[in-house]
Amino acid sequence: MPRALITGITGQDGMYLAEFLAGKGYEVFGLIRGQNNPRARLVADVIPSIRLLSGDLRDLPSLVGALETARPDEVYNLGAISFVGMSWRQAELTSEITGLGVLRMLEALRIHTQGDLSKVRFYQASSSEMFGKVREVPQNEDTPFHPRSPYGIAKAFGHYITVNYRESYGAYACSGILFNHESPRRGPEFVTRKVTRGAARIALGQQDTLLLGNIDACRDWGFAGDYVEAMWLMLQQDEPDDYVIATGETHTVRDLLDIAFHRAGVGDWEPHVRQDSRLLRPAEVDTLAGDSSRARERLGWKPRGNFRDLIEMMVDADLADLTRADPASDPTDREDPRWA
Ligand code: G4F
Repeated sequence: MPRALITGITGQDGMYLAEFLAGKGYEVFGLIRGQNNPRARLVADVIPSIRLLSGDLRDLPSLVGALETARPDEVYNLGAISFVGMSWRQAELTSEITGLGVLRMLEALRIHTQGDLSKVRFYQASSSEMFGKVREVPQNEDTPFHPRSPYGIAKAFGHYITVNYRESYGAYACSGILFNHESPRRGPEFVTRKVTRGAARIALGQQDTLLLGNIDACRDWGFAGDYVEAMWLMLQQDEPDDYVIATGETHTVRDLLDIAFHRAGVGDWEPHVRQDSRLLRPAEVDTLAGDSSRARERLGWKPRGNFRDLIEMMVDADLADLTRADPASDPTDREDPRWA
């Protein structure tokens, strides 16, 4: 039975990946940060076979200990402060976890494997945020980076240190440059879920107005369930490499609003949406579009659904949740302008 260790197990991607690997017969271990982390229960409910380990990307000994217990064949480093908007407010913490955390995990692997880093396969969750102020359209593995946020800069460090350990120590290490990927499990602070949940709440009369930032931003949005399969495929190749994972389709936040409000049965979104300057970012990534030809050719990977299907699925899930007797409590939206 192959064994996998996942950091960031409590996030959207961690849960989809754990389900996917468990379905393939893996023994899956998830690293859980902090004492009494409330999301540990959710993970255990969703993936009953999961083995939970306590550890933190800021703490090297805990990572070495987790590796000793899990004895993984594959490590997926998904743990990060992943919300771009927050990364300006907590730039040091973001650099510490999202950036230096990658180095710590690679060092923990070096200790665990006694220097033979080819023995355990390593996946690093890199991000299209690294392209930032894009130098070309669409972006591929050779497009230069120009990150625009402390998050993007930390991810660029994580990407390069992964490549460096491959080149310096022969690590079997892959960096997956994933474009935005969403699902009903997406946190409510990200724009897709904020819009699908907002549209559902407005349709049900639970809310009247949705406050947003830059609705002209363009993103290449895919389905998270498809993207975790690409992570696994990267680690099944003879040689490690870096791969862009994207749909190649780009939409604006306005397109997202059109589809979500229509699906929720509200119709016109304009009377319900207000732009709030406090939600604009100090430096914006205006547009992203990925070229995933390498992944399509070498991994045989391709996204299954399209943008409309994805957003409609998310609206339907939010409508179903909000009309349940006990809807999931609305986690605090950290972009709510009441947060000064
Ligand atoms: O949903 P977002 O917060 O995602 P963002 O910043 O693109 O980052 C996501 O994708 C990255 C991959 O490229 C990941 F690495 C990262 O961890 C995360 O998953 O914002 C998308 C766009 C931005 O341009 C933002 O300015 O939507 C714009 N936007 C407009 N109004 C808003 C809002 N974003 C949020 N979160 N909230 C708004 O009210």
